[in-house]
Amino acid sequence: MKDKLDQLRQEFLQDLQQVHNQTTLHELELKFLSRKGALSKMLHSLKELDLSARQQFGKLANNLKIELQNKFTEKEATLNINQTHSQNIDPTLPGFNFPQGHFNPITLMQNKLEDLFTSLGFMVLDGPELESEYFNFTALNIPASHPARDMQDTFYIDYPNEHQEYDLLMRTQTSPMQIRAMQKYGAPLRAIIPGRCFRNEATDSRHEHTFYQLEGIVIDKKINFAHLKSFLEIVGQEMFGAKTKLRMRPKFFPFVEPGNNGEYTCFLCQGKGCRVCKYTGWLEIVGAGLVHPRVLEAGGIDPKIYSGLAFGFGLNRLAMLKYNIDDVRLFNSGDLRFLEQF
Ligand code: FA5
Repeated sequence: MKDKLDQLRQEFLQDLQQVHNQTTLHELELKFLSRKGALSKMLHSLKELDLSARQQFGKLANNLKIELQNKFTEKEATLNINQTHSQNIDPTLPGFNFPQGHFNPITLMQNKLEDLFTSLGFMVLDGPELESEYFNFTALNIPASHPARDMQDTFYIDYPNEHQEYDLLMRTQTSPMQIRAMQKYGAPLRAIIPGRCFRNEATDSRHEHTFYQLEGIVIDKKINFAHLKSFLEIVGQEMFGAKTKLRMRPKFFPFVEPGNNGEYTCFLCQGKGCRVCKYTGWLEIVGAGLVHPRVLEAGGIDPKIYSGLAFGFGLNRLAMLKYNIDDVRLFNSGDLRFLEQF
């Protein structure tokens, strides 16, 4: 039996030397290692031996099986490597570029404004998107029954608290951070707070349910409206060039007095009037004003000593202006054809 095993081994090794391609490799497999191959036949024939011979030669036969399998696998791997090198790879072909990610236009605007405001001595803060009614409305001089709450309908969280003012909602604006910043840092204060806001909107080309704002607050002695105007002008000119005009029109926000809407010349029609600006020539980008004394008090600051200014830019609208985007809904569309343009 031992001679038969040795002979099988010799034959296999001789044939293996003749294997130079997949066809001869397959023939070798059929001849020796397949179900009907020589090795299987040999293993079957062990059944005819008596117990002690079966034990003795069974072990030898199994070792031989492992050896032949290993040699076969090695040969197969060598052939695959050679074949890949010789047939599948053409080293003269040009390579290909891996797709590269980049910033969303809103992030680009946020980064520009952060650079601008930090150069003017502002801190950059972050605040919670899930807010309490207290910070989002009450502390901003919008009590529970005030109609100004209707102007900013949002998504309320069904998690009742003992006190209604601590009920939770998705913040409608970054303004709650005015209070949190004043409470934490006191006066004097210069901070901006970029972040995501949410409103229950009937969406159109200028209104989204999820959008970004960038809040700014300055608290110091003798802060006045001229300071506010100059900050808004700096932003317009820095972002859109020296020719960009700012228009400030009175607007009621319960947390500022006086309050105004800051509008910049429409990018699409250069002020002539078009669909995007609703034929006014102006795009409403920022709400602003001088901080209301009650809001200063809610922030723990004495309104007899300090005054303040605050503004809230719509980052989506700023990006629309900067990059000629005519529909705010594109930002959340996840459409690569849109995103890859920036
Ligand atoms: C506010 O949200 C005030 N918190 C702004 C403010 C801050 C006023 C500090 C005074 C002092 P308003 O609702 O107008 O205001 O929103 C401010 C800006 O956010 C708008 O000018 C607009 O650019 C953007 N914005 C508001 N709603 C949406 C919306 N649904 N989709 C896209 N952008 C929006």
